[in-house]
Amino acid sequence: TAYDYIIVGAGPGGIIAADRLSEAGKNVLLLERGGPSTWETGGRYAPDWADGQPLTKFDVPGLFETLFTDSNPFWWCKDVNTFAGCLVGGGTSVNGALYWYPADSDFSTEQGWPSSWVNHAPYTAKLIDRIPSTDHPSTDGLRYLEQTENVTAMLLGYQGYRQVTINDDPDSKDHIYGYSAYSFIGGQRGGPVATYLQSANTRPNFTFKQWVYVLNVVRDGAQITGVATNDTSLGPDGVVPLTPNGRVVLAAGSFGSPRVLFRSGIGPEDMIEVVQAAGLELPDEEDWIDLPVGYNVSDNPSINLVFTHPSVDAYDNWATVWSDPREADANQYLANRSGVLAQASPRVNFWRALCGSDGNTRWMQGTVRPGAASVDTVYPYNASQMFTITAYLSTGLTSRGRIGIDVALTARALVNPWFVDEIDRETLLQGLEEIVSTVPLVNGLTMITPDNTTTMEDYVADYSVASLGSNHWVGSNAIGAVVDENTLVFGTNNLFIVDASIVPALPVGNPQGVVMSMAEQAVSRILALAGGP
Ligand code: 6FA
Ligand code: ABL
Repeated sequence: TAYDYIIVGAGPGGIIAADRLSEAGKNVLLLERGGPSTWETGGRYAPDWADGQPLTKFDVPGLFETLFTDSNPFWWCKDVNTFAGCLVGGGTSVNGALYWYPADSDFSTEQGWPSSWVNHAPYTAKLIDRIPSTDHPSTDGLRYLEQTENVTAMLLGYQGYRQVTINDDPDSKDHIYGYSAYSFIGGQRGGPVATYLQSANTRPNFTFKQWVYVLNVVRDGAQITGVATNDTSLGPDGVVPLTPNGRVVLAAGSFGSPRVLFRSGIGPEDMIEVVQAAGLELPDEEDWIDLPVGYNVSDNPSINLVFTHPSVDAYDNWATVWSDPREADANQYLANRSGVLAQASPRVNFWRALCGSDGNTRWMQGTVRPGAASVDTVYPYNASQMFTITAYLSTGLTSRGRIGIDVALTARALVNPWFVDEIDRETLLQGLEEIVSTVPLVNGLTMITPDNTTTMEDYVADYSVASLGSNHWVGSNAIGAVVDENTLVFGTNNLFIVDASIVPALPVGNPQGVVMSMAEQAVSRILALAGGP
C-alpha cells in the first residue's frame, strides 16, 4: 500500500505529526522500531505488586528511577551509545516527565529559529490543550515526600530566590524555584502516547506499525518515493511506497534521524562513506546531498551535588519500589493513583541567570530529588537522608558537539558537546559555588559530595565525562542548516524532519515541551505547504 505520509519513529515528534496529519484526512503510516511501552499500547512489563491492574513500569511515575537500575533494560536503543528510548513514545515513555511550557526565548531568533517561528503561542496552546502540566500529579491533589522542597526553599531563600508556580509564567526563569511540573495525567504517564496517539488510533486513515526498523529513504535524486524497512511483509524488499505527491517525515530522534539520512546519502561525505564502507546500498555519488547533518549539537552539561539533611526521607534511593515497595504507598497507588508513587523522583526545580566572562548570559537549572545515584565522600553519612541537586547549564551555553555513526553504524557523539567552550565550564562552576554558598546557614544541611577535601573547581574539572550529559540532545539537523523553515530537508522535494534534531539550541528547561510545541508548529507548516498530498 502507498501512503500520503510515512512517519519514521513514534516519539513525541512522530506521534504529534501522525495525529495532526491523520486529523487532516491524510493517509498516514507511522513506523516505530521498538515495541509497546504503557499498558494502553500493549506493554505488560510490570512489578508483581501491580498484578491485576492495567499498569506497567512505564505507567507508574514512581518507577521512573528503576529504568536506570533494571537488569534487562530492553527499552534503550542498543545502537545508540547514550540513553535513547526505542519503544512506543520514544523518550516520552522513559523520561522523568518534567514538563515546562516553552518560554518565548526558547523560540527566539537568538536561539537560531527563523523569524517566522517566534510566535509559538498558538502551537503551545494546542499542546497544552492536549497535555496540560501538573505540579501535583497525585490524584488526591496532595504532595508527598516534600522534605527536599522545604530544605531547598531555605537554601535558595537566602540567595534571593522566590517561589513561583513555574508554568504560570514560563518567561520568568531567574532566581525562581517551584514544585516540579510533569506531563503525567491521572497519576500515570501521560504525554503524547496517552493523548495524541489515542486520537490518531481512532481514525481509519491512520496505520501504526511497531517493530519496523526504517533503514533509509528511497529516492530518485531530490524526490523521495518511499522508505526501505526491515519488514518484507510491508512491500517488496521491505519498501513502502508513497502516493505520487506523498511525503516522508523523519521523527527518529537526534541520533536516529541523522543515521537514516546518512544511509540515504544525505549528510557530510565522511559519514556517507562510513555507510559505503559497510557495504550498504546508497544513491550514486553524484546524488549525495551534502548537508551539515550531525553538527551543531548541544546537550546540557550537568553536575550532581549530594547532600544530607535530618528531615529528608531518601526513599531508599528508589531501590525498593520495583520489588519491595513500601506497602502503604503501593496500596495507596493501586487504590486510586495517589501518593508517593504517583510522581517521579524530582520534587523541586529552580533557575537562575548567570553572566559569563564573555558577557553572555547563560541560564542554570536545578533539579532536586530524594536519593542519589552515586556518592563520593570521606564523611560518614546517613544514606536514608540523602538528596541530590543536579545543576544544568542551559540556554546561552556556547559549546557544540557532533553526532555521527561509527563502523558498526552505532550512533554516537563524535565530539562531546559539553564544556567545549571553557566559559561554559567556568559559568556552571560559578553557579554551583552560589548554590552551596548558603549551606552553612541551613541547620543540619551537609554537602557530602563533593566533601571538604575537594574544591568545587576540582570536582567540576575531574567530573566523569560519562556522567556530564543530560539526555537532552538537540540540533543535529538544525533548522536553517539541514531543514528549511518548513522543516523540509534542503535539496529534497518531500523529506521533512519533526523531532528534537531540528531544535537549534537548548531551551531553558528540559526539552520535551519545546519539542512538542515545535511539532505542532511544524506539522501545521507541512500541511500548509503546497505540492503535498
Ligand atoms: N525531557 C524532558 O522534557 N523532561 C524529562 O524529564 C526528560 N527526561 C529524560 C530522561 O529521563 C531520559 C532517560 C531521556 C532519554 C530523555 C529525557 N528527556 C526529558 C528528553 C526527551 O524525552 C526528548 O527530548 C524527546 O523524547 C525527544 O523527542 P524526539 O521525538 O526527538 O525523539 P525520541 O528519541 O523521543 O523518539 C524517536 C523514536 O523514533 C523512538 O521511538 C525510536 O524508537 C524511533 N526510531 C528511531 N530510529 C528509528 C528507525 N530507524 N526506524 C523506526 N523507528 C525509529
Ligand atoms: C531529565 O530531563 C533528564 O534527561 C534525566 O537524566 C533525569 O533523570 C530526569 N529528567 C529527571 O530529572 C536522571 C535520574 O534522576 C538519575 O537517577 C539518572 O542517573 C540520570 O537521569 C541518568 O541520566
